[in-house]
Amino acid sequence: MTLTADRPAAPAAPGAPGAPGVAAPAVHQLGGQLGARIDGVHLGDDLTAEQVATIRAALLTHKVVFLRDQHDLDDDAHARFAERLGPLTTAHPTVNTGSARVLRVTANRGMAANSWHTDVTFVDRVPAISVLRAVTLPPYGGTTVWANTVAAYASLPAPLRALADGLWAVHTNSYDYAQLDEEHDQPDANYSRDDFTSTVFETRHPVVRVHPETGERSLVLGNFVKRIEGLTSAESHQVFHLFQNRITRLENTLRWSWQPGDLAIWDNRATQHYAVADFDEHPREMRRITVAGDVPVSVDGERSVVLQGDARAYARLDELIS
Ligand SMILES: O=C(O)CCC(=O)C(=O)O
Ligand SMILES: [Fe+2]
Repeated sequence: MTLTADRPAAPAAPGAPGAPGVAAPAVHQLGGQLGARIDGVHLGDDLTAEQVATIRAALLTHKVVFLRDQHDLDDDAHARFAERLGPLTTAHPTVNTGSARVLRVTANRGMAANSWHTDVTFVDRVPAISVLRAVTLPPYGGTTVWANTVAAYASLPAPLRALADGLWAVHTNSYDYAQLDEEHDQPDANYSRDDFTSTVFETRHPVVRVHPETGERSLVLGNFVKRIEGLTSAESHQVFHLFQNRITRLENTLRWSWQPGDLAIWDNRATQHYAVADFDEHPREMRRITVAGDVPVSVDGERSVVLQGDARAYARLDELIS
């Protein structure tokens, strides 16, 4: 894998290049397949274009990056930073947790967070980037795990890559939660299944998409998948797990233990993640803002297709291009 240079920031006099606010960020790789911590950046309005470019380059290389000690980020500053990475989506296609841009995730034992997923794959414009901020953390547990869907594809033997290249899957927000595990209908979820599925979305995506920025191929699966097209239900399950198990191999993952002030940024076109629900009844609150993405494109140049639900108001790209 290409490594972003590991450049520890040198101490510098206030106002000089390298002083707080203008320091060259230092990127420290955390895992063999994905993950890096970026030190020496304060996410405020004085963030320079060069610093944003370094963060974006590290994100494309490492797929998920972490910034520590961003204690003064509130919702507005969080949104202003996320906007430096691209136009924002609304908070969620269906769930309203009280803000136009910010999705509050107050419990992870509800809906999809404690299952392997890529965010919001049930719409056509899957978010490009998610930016997640720790607000309240439990005294133990509550880690989050990411997996690299580009590396998972690259590690497939050639016959399986060829199989995946030709497959399409239907993704929905109304999949059969009961089939996954009983944890999914916990009453302490911050939104109910009824909210989550108040509008049903279904979109067909290629199982392999070509990343619009890196050109890398990645597997588009996760727990919003309802079925693989053209297969029986039993075959669909087997083929899904064949590829999904490659994604979630422990060697293909990176686990993050949150501290107050932490911010995680992931490339939602190249990863899946899983919020581990092992913190008993302790409060845990995270806030997520997402950057709008493109419609996925298959290795043959075919674009994802909406089957049900109109999510144009979610990823407001229509406003930008009209
Ligand atoms: O709470 C977390 O750690 C992650 C939740 C999640 O899946 C998300 O924010 O997209
Ligand atoms: Fe998520």
